[in-house]
Amino acid sequence: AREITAQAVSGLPADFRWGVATAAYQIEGAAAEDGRTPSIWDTYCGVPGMVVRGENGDVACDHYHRMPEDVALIADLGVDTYRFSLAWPRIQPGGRGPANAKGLDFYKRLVDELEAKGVTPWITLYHWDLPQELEDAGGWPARDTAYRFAEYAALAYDALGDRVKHWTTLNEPWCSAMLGYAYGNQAPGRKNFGEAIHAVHHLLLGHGLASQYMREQAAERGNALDLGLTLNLGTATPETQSHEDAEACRRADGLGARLYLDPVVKGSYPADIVADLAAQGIELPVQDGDLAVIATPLDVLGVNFYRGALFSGVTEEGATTDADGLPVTRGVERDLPRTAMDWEITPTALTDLLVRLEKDYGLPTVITENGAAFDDTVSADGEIHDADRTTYLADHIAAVAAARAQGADVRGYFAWSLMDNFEWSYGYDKRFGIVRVDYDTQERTLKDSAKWYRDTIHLTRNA
Ligand code: GBH
Repeated sequence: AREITAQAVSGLPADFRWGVATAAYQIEGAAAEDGRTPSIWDTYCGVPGMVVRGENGDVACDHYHRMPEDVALIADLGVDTYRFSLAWPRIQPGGRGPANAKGLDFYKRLVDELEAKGVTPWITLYHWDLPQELEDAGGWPARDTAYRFAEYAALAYDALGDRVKHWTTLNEPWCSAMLGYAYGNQAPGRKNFGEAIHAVHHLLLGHGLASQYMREQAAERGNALDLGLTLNLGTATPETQSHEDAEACRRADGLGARLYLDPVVKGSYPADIVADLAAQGIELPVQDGDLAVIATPLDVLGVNFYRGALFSGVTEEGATTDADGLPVTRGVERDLPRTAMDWEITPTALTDLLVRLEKDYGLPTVITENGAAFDDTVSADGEIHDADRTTYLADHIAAVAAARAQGADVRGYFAWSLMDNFEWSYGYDKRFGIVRVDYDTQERTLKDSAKWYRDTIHLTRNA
């Protein structure tokens, strides 16, 4: 493990930011306490067949009641930063009206604990838990939701902005829009591509409105602000040199990455994707002034990286169009090692991605999530020898170092996740934690990967 450490961190500077990440609904539990109202995830979990074994976040890791111990655990790992999300339905139950003091109080106490232990808080405002009432009023496909989000962001920033410097507006808007409204395999489970495209624009508008507010307020109050947006990004590699495969990659990258990055960084939607959508009779619902709001300057781009993928523009049968007459964009499986999610393990794609982001967008980046689920076993001695996860982390951290060596301005890395938690539609049996959670006793146990991570951080600090 020592060797793997030295190799992984070689070239990372002493001020490189090291963290662990979580999200509210995945860990907090206490779903009906202190005024919290249901989010789209509470509702979705109640629909039979949507989540493995019908599991939900009612209890999860019971973090809401165990927060001080969990912060002690975080501090013990030696990380300097903790990335967590605020639950909108705790802070503003129902998605409208004044702040709920009890909801805010939990996060104030969390920030107190982190400060007391010398750990920097990094807040994500929205990690998928839209108040159900706002979904009932149309959800993200409705423009009003963007304004509601900005109002919620203002309540949160007013309460915590004087103490917290790092703010991420949205976690993975692609997932909120596409998985939530087009594919339906995440909450709220709707299946309409046109609506999902409307959701994209309103998520980005909400991001921009919230960003404007935080920028103005930070300037007025003299607060330091590190403002970001986190996207799930990968790479799209053509299977062959054919025109069809190049086109498939253009579309995959366009809908997965450029549709978000271009408006946010450059103030315009990618023309090729706008044209593809128009050919399907779909239009982004842009109004005058929206793009200027969406392009409010950012300090950092958060990158959640899980894998790079290979694409083909033809079906296995050789067709170039699908049942709807649309050009084929097909992910091609490769003979590579995989995680328990069945995701291919592709660390060098992370280097390629970071170098490309530097070249095309030029923003400083932080890896706000990277990690893997594996089928952990607890040994007779009670230890979890998750060498596969350690290797995964080491290879990806080394990929970050390689990107830096090629000029990419990557400033930090957060392991996903601090601890095993509610893995959305997969329920509790996909374990992404570097800390194990026993869901019967709520006992937390450091896996070998957590100990390795602690050693690794220590080594860069003292390099
Ligand atoms: C993150 O989403 C979430 O932010 C986090 O809450 C979650 O627990 C974590 O990942 C682990 O799932 O083409 O087969 O590679 C990541 C969501 C995962 C969406 C990869 C796109 C592509 C599937 N992304 N997925 S595949």
